[in-house]
Amino acid sequence: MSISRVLTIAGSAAQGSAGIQADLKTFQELDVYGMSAVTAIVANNSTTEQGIFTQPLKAIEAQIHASFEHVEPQALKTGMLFTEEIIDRTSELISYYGIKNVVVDPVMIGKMGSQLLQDEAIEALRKHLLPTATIITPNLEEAARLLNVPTPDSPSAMEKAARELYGTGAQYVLVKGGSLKKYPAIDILYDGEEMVYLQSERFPTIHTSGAGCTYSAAIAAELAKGKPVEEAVRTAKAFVTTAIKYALDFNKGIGSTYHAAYRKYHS
Ligand code: PXL
Repeated sequence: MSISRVLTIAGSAAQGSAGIQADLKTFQELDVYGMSAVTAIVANNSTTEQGIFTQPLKAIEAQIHASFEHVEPQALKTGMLFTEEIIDRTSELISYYGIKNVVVDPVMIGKMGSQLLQDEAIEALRKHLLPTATIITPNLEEAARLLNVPTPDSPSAMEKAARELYGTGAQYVLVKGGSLKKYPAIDILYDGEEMVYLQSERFPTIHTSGAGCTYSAAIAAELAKGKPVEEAVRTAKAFVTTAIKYALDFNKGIGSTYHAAYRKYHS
């Protein structure tokens, strides 16, 4: 038998909630075959000084080639890419393989405060990676930094950001309003013509580490299955909302979204 196949090109989050760990858990829950190319190892902890270990470019390329040559994904997502050279090489390989479904999560800062993209790499992200994307999934801060504008603080400001980000060349823009605390969890999906509002209840939890990774991974999983973009985003929104509703608390600060929650509790 055969199932749909997805590749994540992202960082390893040693604590398990975000990055490729979140992606692979999400892929498994949505019944797609998950593969990974690790760009960096993020191991922030209080014992060692340096918590980000970027992988050599050759190692990253080799993993991407292995995924395409041995299996061939039908969708891929990018998460933490960290440097300009990783962004540029990833963009080139996406074009080289001509893969149709590309989800770009323009990860910049982790929930625990880690810097996951170097400041000088933003331009390469905007110019080289975003134009390869089927869909980009910025949160409000990422949207602001990509556009060099103040952080959107209302749904109408989110619409404006979505319109401007569409100009970067992505086919769809999903602006995520999770941090707009006065509102329900509103995300706006824009395809150059229509603004589609996706709204869910806001759950009062701090344990949302991995939410963005999980959301974009779920979109990639559904696209790999051949689902249209809007339907993929709706399923992914339900998946991440349930993962936040039943989030995991380890009694050590910010806990994790719960990747099995959709399977166990969503009806
Ligand atoms: O949540 C964003 C994120 C993405 N990728 C990696 C991370 C984090 C947050 O910690 O560690 C590797």
